[in-house]
Amino acid sequence: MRRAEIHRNTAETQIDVTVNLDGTGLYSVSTGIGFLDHMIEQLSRHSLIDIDVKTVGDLHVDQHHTTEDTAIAIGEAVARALGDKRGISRYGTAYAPMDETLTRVALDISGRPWLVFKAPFTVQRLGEWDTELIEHWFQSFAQAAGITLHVENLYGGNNHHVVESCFKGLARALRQAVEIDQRKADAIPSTKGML
Ligand SMILES: [Mn+2]
Repeated sequence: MRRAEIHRNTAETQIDVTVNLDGTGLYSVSTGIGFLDHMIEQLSRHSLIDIDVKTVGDLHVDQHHTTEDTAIAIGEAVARALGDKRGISRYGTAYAPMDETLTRVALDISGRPWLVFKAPFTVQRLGEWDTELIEHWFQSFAQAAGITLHVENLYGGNNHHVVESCFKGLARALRQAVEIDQRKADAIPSTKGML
């Protein structure tokens, strides 16, 4: 089982995360931000990565630290669970439709963090979550996980659908990329010999 646990404590947030890459999409998510919980649950359910996360953050300041640090902790847990990345498929691509909305996600578990994020939001909040923190969540996750991540909303309208399709696309692409490639299960998928 490719599992990892992260405990991250700062003056701003206290976070416990467990991930199991070889899970079945079971989750327990509590960040104090309902909409963010809803998105992380989608990530787990559609990647089949089991994710337990408990964040107690300084929400009396704003949602920035809680959003950022939760993404970092999940990203670090994924990176740790991947270990030396032996046998992984490495690349993943997904188109995630949601009613009128379509988002494309392509990623490479490269060890070279990068984010391209193109998704327009026309409302300031979804539930209580500040929409300006959505791109920041993806940035923090990509950085901590060591993933080259491209997220592009191709078209859409409803802001809830747009962000949810971004998370579901990430989930489906990640599911492909972390999957063990049975044709090359004992090798690190790079001509360099490391990732
Ligand atoms: Mn929803």
